[in-house]
Amino acid sequence: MQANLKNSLRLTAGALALATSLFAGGAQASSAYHVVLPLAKTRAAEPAKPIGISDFGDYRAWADGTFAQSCEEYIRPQDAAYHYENATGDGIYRISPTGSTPFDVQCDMATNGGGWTLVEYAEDLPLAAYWPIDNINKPRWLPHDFGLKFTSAQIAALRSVSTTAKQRYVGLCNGVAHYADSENKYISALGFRFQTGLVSSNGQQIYTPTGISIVQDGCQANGGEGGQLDKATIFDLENINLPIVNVLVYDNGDAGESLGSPLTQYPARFR
Ligand SMILES: [Ca+2]
Repeated sequence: MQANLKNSLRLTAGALALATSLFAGGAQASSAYHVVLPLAKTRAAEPAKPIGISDFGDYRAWADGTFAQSCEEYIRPQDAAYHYENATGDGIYRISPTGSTPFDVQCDMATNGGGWTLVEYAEDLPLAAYWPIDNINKPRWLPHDFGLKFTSAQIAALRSVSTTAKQRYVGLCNGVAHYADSENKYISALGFRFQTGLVSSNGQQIYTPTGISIVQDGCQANGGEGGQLDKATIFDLENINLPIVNVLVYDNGDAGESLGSPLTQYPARFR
């Protein structure tokens, strides 16, 4: 009888006012709520509280010590037992895609809905002349593939649990056309090799495979760019075969021509 009375008190606004006057007086209404709250214990057991995210020092993960498959799974978990709460936000999370050995990644949890797992480069492509001796115009891959922070197996595991990947390639230049040339032809358009081995077209205005768009074409001036960002040619790529590991360059045929890319600032992003 007592419990029923209290429940009915809890359920009506008038009863809350009564409880306020009984326990604390009108000037301290909020403390009256705290007194009433323990009545919830008389109700049927509630569902288990969802498992949130904890900060374990070097990385974040689910509070029960398990790992999501990706940053996307942390922010939008499929399993209702887990919830994106507590130690949330951008930073390093530990993931284990498709049951692989867990590894730590940078998560972007804010941009465009968040849930982006970043696949980062180990180093930039320095602004340099890559064929200083044999300086003629012809399509050539750079002498070395770009170094990545993760193994091919780790990236493959992440790819297998992702639906899209995006990357920006910022082509810094000094006299090296990256897309259109100064005569508005496209023989100098870069080719791209993806981490899976997929290779785009090169030397033409329209790319195959699709998913490559040109944001800015500063290198079209074909001289005087000085490797500056505001005079770079910038490509946006969207392809599950990312990240880019090499570019095919045509225009590198004069002494003093150089190219480079701030790769570490533009990781591939999987979601
Ligand atoms: Ca040139």
